[in-house]
Amino acid sequence: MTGISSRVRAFFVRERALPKPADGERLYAIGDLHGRLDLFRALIKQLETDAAGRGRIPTRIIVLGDLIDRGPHSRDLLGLIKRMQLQNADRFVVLCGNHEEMLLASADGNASAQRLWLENGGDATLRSYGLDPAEFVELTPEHRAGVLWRATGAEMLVWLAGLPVHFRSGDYFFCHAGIRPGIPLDKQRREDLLWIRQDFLSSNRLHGAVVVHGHSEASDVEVKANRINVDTAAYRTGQLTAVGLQGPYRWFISTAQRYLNRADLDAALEGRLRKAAQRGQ
Ligand SMILES: [Mn+2]
Repeated sequence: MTGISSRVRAFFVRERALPKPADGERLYAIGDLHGRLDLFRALIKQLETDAAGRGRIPTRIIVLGDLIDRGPHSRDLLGLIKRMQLQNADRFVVLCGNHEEMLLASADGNASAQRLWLENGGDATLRSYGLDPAEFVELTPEHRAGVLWRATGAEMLVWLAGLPVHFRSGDYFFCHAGIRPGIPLDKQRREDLLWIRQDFLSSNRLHGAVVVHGHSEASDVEVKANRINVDTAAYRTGQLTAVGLQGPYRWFISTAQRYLNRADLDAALEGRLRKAAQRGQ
């Protein structure tokens, strides 16, 4: 008996120390989509099922950016996500990724951005709009910009340009790539939030919130004390991943595989212990 109650007491002490999103909400953060409309649709269905099984509580979905490029359905995916966001702006948050940034700079006539974009999967986005990348390359930077404005439409570009680059809920901070360690979360530069890699990935500092991000492909979700990476390279692996967050709990949902990692097992065990204790008292 004393064994159980000391474990339960230890659980409550530990639970207070665990990071939590804002009280009274459940969040799902979805990793880099890169033109995979099929996987996005499948994952959204899985999230709906998951949410229904976890009880009624306001639920927010956060898309962590990089909607376009590489995969085949950038145009349709952009259209769908824009509609979903406009229909439910408070519950469906779309963050800008560096690929959206490259498209915006390309549509602005920036020649080096256009080159970088085409070298990084922008050709797939052009094809999704019925454009020929080989012909596009031959145009002047100004002419390319005009083609992009006509293809995507001003409304889409204005929507993309207005996307936020970070979101905060309780002890969690969401952004596309990561943050610059050592700089307060509210002072981060747009460029770092969209592009940063090694300086962030290799940092063991605690940043004042757990940073939930994508941008840097990993063979599996990465869960560290200071960050969670859900970019499982969906465009080529077929595995699109979301992290679910509610109270002190976190779990992963994927189009290819359901994760059950050590933290999930601990949380499940603690949940059972707590219920047993409540029944016993
Ligand atoms: Mn990226």
